[in-house]
Amino acid sequence: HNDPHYVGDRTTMVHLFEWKFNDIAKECEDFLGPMGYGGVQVSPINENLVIENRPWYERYQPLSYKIISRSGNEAEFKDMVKRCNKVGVRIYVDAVINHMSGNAQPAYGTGGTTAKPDELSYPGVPYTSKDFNPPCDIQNYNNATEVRDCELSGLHDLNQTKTNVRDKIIKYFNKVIDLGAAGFRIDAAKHMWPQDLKAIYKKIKNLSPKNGYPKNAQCYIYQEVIDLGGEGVSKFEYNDIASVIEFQYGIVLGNMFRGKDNLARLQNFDDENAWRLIPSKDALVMVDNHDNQRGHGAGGASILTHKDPKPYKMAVAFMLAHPYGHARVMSSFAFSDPSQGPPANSDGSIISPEIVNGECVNGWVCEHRWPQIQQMVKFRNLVNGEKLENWWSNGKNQIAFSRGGKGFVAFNVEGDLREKLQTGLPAGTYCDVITGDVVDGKCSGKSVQVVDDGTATVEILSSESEGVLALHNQAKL
Ligand code: LAG
Repeated sequence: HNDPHYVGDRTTMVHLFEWKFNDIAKECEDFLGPMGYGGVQVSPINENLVIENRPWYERYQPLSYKIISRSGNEAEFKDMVKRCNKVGVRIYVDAVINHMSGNAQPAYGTGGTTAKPDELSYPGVPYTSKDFNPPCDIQNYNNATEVRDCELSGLHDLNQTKTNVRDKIIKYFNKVIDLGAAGFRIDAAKHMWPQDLKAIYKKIKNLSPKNGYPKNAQCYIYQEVIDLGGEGVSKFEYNDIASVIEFQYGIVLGNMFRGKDNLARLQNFDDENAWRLIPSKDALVMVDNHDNQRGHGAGGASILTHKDPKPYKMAVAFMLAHPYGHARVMSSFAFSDPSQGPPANSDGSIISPEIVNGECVNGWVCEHRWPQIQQMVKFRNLVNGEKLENWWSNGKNQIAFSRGGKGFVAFNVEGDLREKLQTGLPAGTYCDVITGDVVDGKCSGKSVQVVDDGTATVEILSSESEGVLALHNQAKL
């Protein structure tokens, strides 16, 4: 379960947080497909508890496994998957299977289903009190049993050891596979027993060649296991059964590009043992996610988000230039209150992103469309499989490296960088794809001359609006 089954040379997925299916389908056709994105993670698609003022987190409180939410219904989901697959973009579903909702009275869902959470009664699935662990609050994260069997934030905790619970989850997963999706993010995986998850994964159908997947292909599964060390549950209990989201990664990059750590230390960032990282092939990496960009989950003040554009773009560029892990780009809506849901009308329906000159303008941030980020997605596709070479640092906060002879990046977090560096590239004039591109046979941003021995004088001044420079063989004059 560690192959995302991207089409062709694609390498990167984007989380279109809270986007509607119809808008995602259009985004696949207009932008993601043509620009070389490999996939989209969609917000939870199953029926959830409706909460007053519609916070984003209501979607993490399931009432049933019917496909109906503020993102759309089953027919719209199906149409989106088909249209995205057609342009080479896979769909991954955020799967909330650890728990159902917290208490609410009355409790009604996005599809009109009702429940009695305080009695552990969810007729929309159906689940009864027999399907749940007896309620208790998770308090001690050193106690693995408590983390798995008690409730996370008062969310009623399903007992995945029970056959009925397994069967309901498997049925839901298989339906999503039948609709053409390529895989799942497993929400709160840390709060479930690995052996229960393994038993569930075993019964998930293979992806179908009818939906354009290879024969005997298992779906991609990436599990949310927040492990920063020192707790009762370890991420290494999970990476044998499927992929794992590597939460340490975004914390390291956040500290680095905020100037709180020494960038030169990244020289061995592909040494998983040295950094206590999940093996690269099993790791899903990100700079930020929908939780830690607003102070939920783990990471706190280390995490960089769209709210700090210069260091954020540098961190995302590093992630996309560096070979470690499977990369996921975050695409957000703007917020001031951490509970605030996506842009919505007074009836609660989500407002579609409005795109003007390639940018989202009406409350959606659309980091995935920022030119610097979209260029680096293209860079990652181009250098896929090339070795990290020609590492350079000034011993402090300026670094550079190449990916084989196809691409080169340099980063400057401190002072002015003005240096003759080995780029690994063939001689020629290259356009920096961070500040511009090749336009009418010229560079619209910075340009760099690589001479016969592969060296070039690289300049990134602290006064510049971008702290990263990227060259590749498709942006050569
Ligand atoms: C996750 N990973 O393990 C999600 O990434 C994260 O977004 C989910 O929490 C969490 N697991 C449960 O699926 C989010 C919010 C919570 C929120 C929860 C349920 O971070 O703050 O809890 O979704 O909506 C909310 C309130 C709590 C309350 C709870 C139950 O914030 O105070 O106890 O609802 O009513």
